[in-house]
Amino acid sequence: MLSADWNSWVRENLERGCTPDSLVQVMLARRIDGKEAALAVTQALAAVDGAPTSTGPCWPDRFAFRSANRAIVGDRTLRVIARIERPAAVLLENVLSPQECQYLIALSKQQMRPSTVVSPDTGEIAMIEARSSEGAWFVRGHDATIAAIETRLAELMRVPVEHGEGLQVLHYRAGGEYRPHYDYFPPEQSGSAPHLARGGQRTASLIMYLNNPDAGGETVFPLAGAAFVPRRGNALYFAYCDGLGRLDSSSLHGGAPVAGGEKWIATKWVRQQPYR
Ligand code: PD2
Ligand code: ZN
Repeated sequence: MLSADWNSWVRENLERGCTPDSLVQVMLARRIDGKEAALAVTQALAAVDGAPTSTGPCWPDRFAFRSANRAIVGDRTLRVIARIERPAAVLLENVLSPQECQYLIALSKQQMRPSTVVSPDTGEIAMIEARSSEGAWFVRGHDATIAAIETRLAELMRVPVEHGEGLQVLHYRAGGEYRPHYDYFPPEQSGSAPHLARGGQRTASLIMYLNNPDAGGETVFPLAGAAFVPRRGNALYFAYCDGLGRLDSSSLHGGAPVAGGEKWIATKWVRQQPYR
């Protein structure tokens, strides 16, 4: 149970206009359990008049997997393996072929760089230990294989190709992880402004698994209590921004430490508007 002090801290800060997301982040940094933090914020929100609505249920308009068991995309049938309601997330099979996975890994090996994150204050790219991986980034339509994959992903995510950021490939060695974070740019952080100016908010992510780690490396949602095991060719799609721009703070997620072998993923993030 969260102490009375923390509960009044949550109430006071919501009344001051702080966003629910930022309060959850502060509590996580103070090592408060994610579920307790989310519960405290949700309960306080219900009691506060005029509080921001960004922790409300958020069904992104383009999320097409609420009840479907499979999706037919181009010439492929993608089976739904698992789904959670909140955040709106679905694990799909057969998004990439084994050959495409191998191709992306081989191409990325030629240009790996240490992975970076966006600094919340300045918006600049920074290296931090929360992301112990290395990555490669490819402009949209980098080559024919990537262009074909991007056409498939646009159909799957129901977002025009032009709204997608370039494909990012990440490699984690044993012990590598990506600590819990949001893929959207928190609007209250000054560092988000330059990113939001270019294509608007991110609305959804697709994490494609390019290999099978021996152990660990799950993609985890600590506030939802969910974990998805990486498996070659599968992809995890989750959405967190609806047509009104409301963000779903339950989409906090991370990459659990790789406990054996290595892990390769490719990520596609999509924006509200065309991204250049
Ligand atoms: O590697 C992952 O599972 C992972 C977890 C959280 C990747 C990302 N986020 C990402 O690419 O944003
Ligand atoms: Zn992420």
